[in-house]
Amino acid sequence: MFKKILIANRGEIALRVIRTCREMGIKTVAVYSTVDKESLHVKFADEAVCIGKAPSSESYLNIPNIVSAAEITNADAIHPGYGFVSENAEFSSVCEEYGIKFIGASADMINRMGDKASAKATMEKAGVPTIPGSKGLLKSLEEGKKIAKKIKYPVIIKATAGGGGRGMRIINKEEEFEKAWNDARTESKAAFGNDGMYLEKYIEEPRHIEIQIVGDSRGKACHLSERDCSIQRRHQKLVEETPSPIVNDKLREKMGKAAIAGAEAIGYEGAGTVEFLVDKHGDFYFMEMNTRIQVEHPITEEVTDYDLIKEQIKVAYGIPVTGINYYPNLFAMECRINAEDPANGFRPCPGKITNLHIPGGHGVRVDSHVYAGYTIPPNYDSMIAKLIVSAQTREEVIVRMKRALQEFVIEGIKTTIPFHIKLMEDEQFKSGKFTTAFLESFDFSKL
Ligand code: MV4
Repeated sequence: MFKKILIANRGEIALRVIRTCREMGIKTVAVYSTVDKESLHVKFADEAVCIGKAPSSESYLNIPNIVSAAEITNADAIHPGYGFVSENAEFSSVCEEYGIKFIGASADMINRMGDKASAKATMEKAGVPTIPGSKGLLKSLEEGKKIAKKIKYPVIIKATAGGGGRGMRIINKEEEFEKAWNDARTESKAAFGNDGMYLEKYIEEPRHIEIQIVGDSRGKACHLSERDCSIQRRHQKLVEETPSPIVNDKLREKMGKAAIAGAEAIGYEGAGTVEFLVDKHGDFYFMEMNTRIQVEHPITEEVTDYDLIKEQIKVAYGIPVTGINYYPNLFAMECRINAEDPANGFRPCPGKITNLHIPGGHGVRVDSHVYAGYTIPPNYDSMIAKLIVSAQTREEVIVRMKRALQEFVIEGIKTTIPFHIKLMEDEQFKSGKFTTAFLESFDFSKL
């Protein structure tokens, strides 16, 4: 097994990886920016190396500095967590060049799935259902209008280099096409240096459902059921749950099989997520594939009793996956606790945590790097904790989540806790009947 892993990340995910390494008897190296000197990941790791100044571009995204830290500490592998260099093809290939195992996707896989139009074509070829639209990239405005007329409005145009909601435009009628086309291309060119666009039928008010998969170096993949991520605000997930209230055994079987077919078709190695849109008829369509561990992975861990970080490390070392597909009979939910003011447009609220009490009790897990007296720097993501709850039924999960949220004390800064409490009391949320549009009409005042 690997002897020493460097964790190219910070915050809760750095701690999460260190914890599994410790249980596996693997030594750890933390890297940190100057503002993160007092962070828990630095204290928890066996060794720590400063890799630069506070801005991510100078530290957590600085490839030469991270690779140098691995070289001087003799780390044999690097775990990138999520965000930062986790889906950076250049970083993945530089690691390979230096003989350091990147615990993530190969550069080729990152490039293939990072280009959304070609990822879609690859999945379609593997027999995964995709949304009707253009065959690959649109060659012209006229071609776009022609396809839209054929498949009927509304349609959506998406940047092939985009993802997570950036560089897309919904078009309701032909008169809107030209402006949307020009705006989306200008935006994509500026954001990604690539203005390639593809077109799809627009699926109104879908659910966002993703399948967790793990593939090994022999080309075998298995799935660990789904996560429902429909509770989002401006493409930021706030709550995730498993199983999805709208997924029955038959749909789970079909989506699981499709995700495995897609993963095996590309010889996917490691943990990955296949994202789907599910429409009101229960038909599902491939949307994107994420080639990293995701923020919401713990809910899958809670219902399957599977350590996904351990699985990533094992397959990266060349150990085969078990090959079992899981159909859990437990329920789990995650609330993302962000240092943001939900009553004020979720404006970030960095600062010092003056008092902290972490909830506990049966079925409660908190993945967090914060402590009383910790100062949240303004330079990074505002997520400060993940509250993960599990129970026998969805109803019990919601009751337990509300209880744990009420126990949670974070003083000195504003957090998303009041929003989550209100959500746990919301009748529509409790009914399980909602779509990705749910939060657009949610009343965030009086929190
Ligand atoms: C769509 C869609 C409807 N129809 N594609 C948003 C993020 C990016 N990955 C793709 N997204 C969407 N693609 C078609 N053909 C609706 C969305 C979408 C969405 C998807 C998942 C969760 C929240 C969302 C919020 C707005 C739009």
